[in-house]
Amino acid sequence: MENILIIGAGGQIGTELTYYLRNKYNAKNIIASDIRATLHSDLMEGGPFIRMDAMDSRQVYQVIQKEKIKQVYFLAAILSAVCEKNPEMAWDINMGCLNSVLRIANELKFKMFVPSSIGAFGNTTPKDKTPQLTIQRPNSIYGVTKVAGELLCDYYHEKYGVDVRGVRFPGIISNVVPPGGGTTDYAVDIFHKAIKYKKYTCYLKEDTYLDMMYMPDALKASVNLMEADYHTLHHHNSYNITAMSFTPKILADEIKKHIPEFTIDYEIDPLRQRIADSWPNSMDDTAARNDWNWSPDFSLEHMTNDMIQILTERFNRKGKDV
Ligand code: AKB
Repeated sequence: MENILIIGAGGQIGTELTYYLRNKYNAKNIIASDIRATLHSDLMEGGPFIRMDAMDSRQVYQVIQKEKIKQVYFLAAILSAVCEKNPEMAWDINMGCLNSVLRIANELKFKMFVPSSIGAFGNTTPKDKTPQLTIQRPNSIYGVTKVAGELLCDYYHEKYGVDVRGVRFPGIISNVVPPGGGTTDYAVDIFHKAIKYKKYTCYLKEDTYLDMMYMPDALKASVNLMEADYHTLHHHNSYNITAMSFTPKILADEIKKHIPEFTIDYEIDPLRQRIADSWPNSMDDTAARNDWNWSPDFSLEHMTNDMIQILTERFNRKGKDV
């Protein structure tokens, strides 16, 4: 069994990906790393954990060499709304770390997973059934780092043969770790508020369509792509993947089927609305379906049902924090 390193294991995707990989493989081969010294206790106790600053390329090199790492899931990144407030930090983290880990991948020869996002598209991209290959002129710094990251991964693959793979994630909905400052975060927050207070104030307009996906599908996609036969991959990086596309109103109506007294109102945040308006309504994920058999398990109805059941049980047990 190869040793696998997760960089950014304390984040929304990193936490659950670490659990998923430790369940799927031998936990002692799955090394979680994060700049934070303390994370979820399960994460730190369920297998090896290394406190590592992804910006410190020497430390990253040493860890990868010492632990004989053969696969890296690179999840150290800042999300769209936070990026916009500090573009310089966005560039340094989203691009600087990626650049140095790709360089190390070329030298020490390991396989990488690098996620991109719907944020890699912009106002001039076709909005519906957004193709795999299309116009990418994003107007947020997050989007700029995502497109540049996609191109950099392509470059390392084509020029040096680094086996770097990735998907364009839509908004990810989960019930373990909250997302940290993205444009799509409302689709997680709404569940918590619906269960606790039976009402939610949304920062996006009621008719804003965005692609979304439930966490189990995001984990499945990441690992299936990493396990796919190299020769079937026509794109390698930046595969469009999606599971559902909805607006805040559609999601609220779905939640009302479970919590009839739930109400939603709107107080628009211009920053996040501007970003959301520039992203696709729904992506075409045919290339992922054809090349590595991608298909999601969770629809809007199925995801909503699962989220409400899990969070309600947790709320009833704990009383406050869901
Ligand atoms: C964000 O909203 O910034 C992320 C993303 C879609 O990349 N969830």
